This record gives sequence, C-alpha cells and structure tokens, in this order.
Amino acid sequence: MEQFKKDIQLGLSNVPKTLPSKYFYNKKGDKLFQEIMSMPEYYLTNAEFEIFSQKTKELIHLLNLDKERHFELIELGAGDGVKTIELLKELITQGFNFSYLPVDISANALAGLKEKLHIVLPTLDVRTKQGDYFEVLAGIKETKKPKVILFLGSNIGNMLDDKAKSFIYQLGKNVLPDDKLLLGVDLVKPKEVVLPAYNDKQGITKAFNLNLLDRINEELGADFNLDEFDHQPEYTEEEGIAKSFLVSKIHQVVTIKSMGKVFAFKAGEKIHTEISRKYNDAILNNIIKETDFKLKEKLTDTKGYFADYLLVR
Ligand code: AVI
Repeated sequence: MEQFKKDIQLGLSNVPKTLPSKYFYNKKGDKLFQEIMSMPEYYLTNAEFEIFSQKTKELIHLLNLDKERHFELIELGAGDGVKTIELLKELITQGFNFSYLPVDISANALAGLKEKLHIVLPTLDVRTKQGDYFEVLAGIKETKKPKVILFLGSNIGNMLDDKAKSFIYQLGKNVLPDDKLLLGVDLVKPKEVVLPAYNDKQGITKAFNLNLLDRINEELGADFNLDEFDHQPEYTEEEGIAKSFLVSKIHQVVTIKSMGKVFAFKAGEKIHTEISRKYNDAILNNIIKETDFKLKEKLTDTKGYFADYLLVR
C-alpha cells in the first residue's frame, strides 16, 4: 500500500503526468485483461497461440534439450497458460523429464492455472511461484538444473528499453551457460493493425485503462470521476511503441484522501499509463547486446505479426 501511494504521488506530480501500468492488474484488471486477450482486435494472443500450437515440434527441436536430464521450464507472467499448455503436452508426449514453474504476480491466476493443469496434465510436476519477476529472478539461481525460461505475450513490451535491458541482463546473471530464454514479442507493424488492438470497439481496453483510476478511488479514497476521462492510444510505426493515455475531458481537481493531496487536471491534459513496445531484430539485438544472451532463432506466425525469439546463454 505504501509503495502504491508513493508511485501514485510521484506519477501525478510528474510533468507530464504518468501512472505505472503494473497497477492495472487487480482482480477487476485481471478479468478485463482476459477479455482483451479474446477480442478479435487483440491479434497478439492468437498469433502467439498459432506459433505454440502449429510449430510445437519445431520449437522443441530448437530448444535442443537432453531427454536424459531433468530440466526446469520457468514461465514469467504465466497468466492462464493457454499457449504454454500446447508446449507442455508435446514435451510430455515426447518423454521429456521436466518440472513446470509458472511465476505470476497474481495469486488468483496461479491458483486457476494449477487447477487446470491438474485436470489436463495430471502427471506434470507443477511448482507455482507468486511474486514480482524481479523478486523471483534471484531465487531461480538456487538449483543447478538446466533451465528454459518463457517470457511470452510481449510482456517485456510494457518495460521501457532500459528496464528491458537490465531485466534480461539480470536474467542472464541468474542462469547457467546453455540455458535458454524464449521471448515472445509483438513485431513492429502499421498503425492500422496496432491501434485497434489498443482501442477496441467494445471499450474493453478503455475500461482496462480507466480501472487504474477506479483502483486509486477504492484503495486510496480518491474521487476521480471516470466519466470525465477518456482513453487515448497513440502509435506510429516509426517509433514502434503503442502508448496509452487517460485524458481529462475538463478542468478538474481530484482529491486523494488517504494521501491528503489534491491534483489539478487541465482540460485535455494527459496521464501516460502504459507503453507496449513493438520489436524487430535490430531493436531486440540492441536490448540484448550487453547481456549474456545471444539470439539463436525466431519463430513467427503466418501473418508475421508476432515472434518468439530463442535466446541462448
Ligand atoms: C500485458 N501486455 C503485454 C499487454 C500489452 O499489449 O501491452 C497489456 C495491454 N494493454 C492494453 N491492452 C493490453
């Protein structure tokens, strides 16, 4: 709670104003994100599912794993595991010896995933870990087992490039030579495809963005009037970064009771809430250049919208 207060205080005092996207994911936000993933406009999920379901054997071949040696398959931000289940099934069919360690910030998501896996893959050894990716990183060093780390869904795209660099750098320091990282990223493409994914007709993404204000109202006793803010996504192919904003429709003053603070918003003033970076080989190579990982292969969907990059330490 104290960290939440600090982050909100800092973000709303910034010029221009910002709010961290990690606070999207409370119970309501998790549910809205599930809805986003099944929207026709949000092509990312289907594109990566296509790779995992149509190129499963190729993916396993590229991972170059030893059937005789037990390994750990660690997934950062596992969510509902729908894509990963395709891979898990094929690994079991091919007789690999491994444990699956899904990591997620949401205890809810992990409990649901564990239950589902118990039904569909009852023989699989599942060890869930709840926490922030960065917290969990240090802990994975403990076992000397070979590791495959999955970081899918373009989750890395919600980090600024410098943060992504330090994250992959840290990851490299916490795994052993020959360990693998499978990084799922959305590719740079025209705005006609990207913008609707962040501005759907039904208004689900708008509700997802506004939920941040709702959360501040509920948890910090604020009086944001959600009707007085609009959702505004921006993207240019040149920059390759989708950005989400909340825009104040009018001049207004908002009180956050538990912080004893008021914040003024001009009409048209924006709060920057999220970045969703899109990638290509050059952007990714720049991000990993000072890390222990080397780019080995990439798998893409048939439309070329999304890529799973295989990086090897
Ligand atoms: C979780 N993350 C990869 C999503 C994205 O595409 O950046 C979150 C999201 N924000 C709006 N729609 C989806």
